[in-house]
Order: sequence, then C-alpha cells, then structure tokens
Amino acid sequence: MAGIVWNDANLDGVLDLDEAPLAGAFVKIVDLLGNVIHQFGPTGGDGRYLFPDVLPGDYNVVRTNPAGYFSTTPDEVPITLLPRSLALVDFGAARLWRLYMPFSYIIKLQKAAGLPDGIRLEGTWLSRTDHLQLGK
Ligand SMILES: [Ca+2]
Repeated sequence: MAGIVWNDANLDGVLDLDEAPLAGAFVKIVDLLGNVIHQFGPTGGDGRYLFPDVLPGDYNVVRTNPAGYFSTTPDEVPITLLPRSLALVDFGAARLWRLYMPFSYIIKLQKAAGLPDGIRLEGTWLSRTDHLQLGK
C-alpha cells in the first residue's frame, strides 16, 4: 500500500509531470469499523508514503494535508487489498491563497456599477476555495 501526496498546482486532480511532491502530509489506513490500522507521516520531500505490511482486506486510506493546503482529490479513498498485491493511492493538494481587494478598488467598482456614493462597501478577501465553490 503506497502512494504520493503532491502539489496539484493546476487543481485538476491529476498528477502532472511538472507538479512537485508535497511534504508534511499524513496518511492513515482505517478499517471499515473506523479503527486506525497504520499511520504514516509527515511525508518527506518526496511526498511518498508506504505501508509495507497491510493484511488483505477492505480499508479506507485517509489523508490529512499540511497547514495551508486544501484537497484537490478525495481525502478518503476506499480500497480492497488483495493478497500479494500493491494498492496505489495518490492524493492531490494545493496551497490556499487569498486575494485582498482594497477599499479603493471597491470604490472604483461601485462607481463603475453606478451605485450611489452614499453606499460604501468594505474591502474584502476572496479565497481560492470561495472561487472554487462559486465555480461549481
Ligand atoms: Ca495537476
């Protein structure tokens, strides 16, 4: 049971050739009753995790990102491990960012939108996750 946690810079959930491994993530294997069977972490500079001796059976592989990252692939992946087989599960994550829209820019938008001067909007933060949610 092995895999890699990587920095999914273009947020597409696919490990692309130009994307780097991600250090600082944790991965665990949980049985169907919710018991943690194995834990790995934090990942090193190669982003890889490895569970060399997991008994055959049904499990969930669960990942936790380092602080400041959000997931671009599911955090929990069900697997059925067969005897003498290797299961590979990779996890994508990307850095959270926030964009500050300053008050002066809000005023410009307000004028452009034809809102009266008496109404004042506050500067606001937009986060990458807001953007993703709006895009859905
Ligand atoms: Ca990608």
